[in-house]
Amino acid sequence: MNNISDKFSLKGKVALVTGASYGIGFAIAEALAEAGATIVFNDIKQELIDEGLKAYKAAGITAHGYLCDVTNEPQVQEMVTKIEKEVGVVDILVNNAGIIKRIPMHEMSAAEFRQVIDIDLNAPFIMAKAVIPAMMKKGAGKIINICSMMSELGRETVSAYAAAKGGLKMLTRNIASEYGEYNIQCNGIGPGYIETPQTAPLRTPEHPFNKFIIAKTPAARWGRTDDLKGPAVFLASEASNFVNGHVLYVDGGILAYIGKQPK
Ligand code: NAP
Ligand code: GCO
Repeated sequence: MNNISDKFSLKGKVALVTGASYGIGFAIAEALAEAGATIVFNDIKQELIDEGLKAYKAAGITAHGYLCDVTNEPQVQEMVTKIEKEVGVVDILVNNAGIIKRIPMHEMSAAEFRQVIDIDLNAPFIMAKAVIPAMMKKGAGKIINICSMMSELGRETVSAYAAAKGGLKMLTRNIASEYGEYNIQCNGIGPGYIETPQTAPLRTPEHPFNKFIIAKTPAARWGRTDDLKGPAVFLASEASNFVNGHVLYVDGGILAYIGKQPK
């Protein structure tokens, strides 16, 4: 029987984190590497891959970077085949790549709505479909979908993003339901409001959203990518082999809290 620290070890595992040149994906990849995994990541621009490889090297991590648009199924299939040849079978998939468009719904074009759905929901399906056959053969696998507060809540201007992240929660539950018998666990991480480039426009000192989020968060602070590292290692490791179809919210308590009463 493994001791408890062995249960959190990722030694000998290959982890693919999408869109992980920086931001949440990079932090999660750092954590998985620290737990022993071999890191593979992709991004949509070569310069981001190059920057990401430099950043991983600076963090003492020998990562493998692949140029791939996660919405493009032939590109994804080709990338996964190359990874299996050059690095090894993907044991852990983290569907992290994502975008947001903050536009009032009545002003949003159908093309803009579709683009968000394509990257934030269709791509996790394409990525999971590409890695699951090898996981089935291996008799084990971990899929972690990066969900959101918007998997549970709506707010003005993020209709496409909320629809995608709500769908991603249910895709997570359905993959768990369909592949649990192959010892494949699929769970979500639902970050709260985290300090990354994606939320930078909301965190300017004068932006009212800044104060709003502090009032809505019991921890009374924005989340940091570091806050996501432990939950990611837990869901990527044997320690969570009987956790399936769950979205672990790492939100400082936002979803539990009505918000601080204005003074
Ligand atoms: P970010 O800073 O915008 O990084 C997103 C990454 O995904 C970037 O590297 C981006 O590359 C990449 N990407 C976008 N479209 C892609 C595509 N088609 N193919 C491959 N890579 C693509 O975002 P983040 O804040 O780190 O968020 C990462 C994930 O966490 C997203 O799914 C986001 O929805 C989710 N999330 C974020 C927060 C938060 O508060 N930050 C909270 C909850 C959930 P480019 O630079 O080329 O676009
Ligand atoms: C927004 C934010 C959020 C965060 C995150 C919260 O505009 O509301 O960007 O959507 O990115 O998803 O969990």
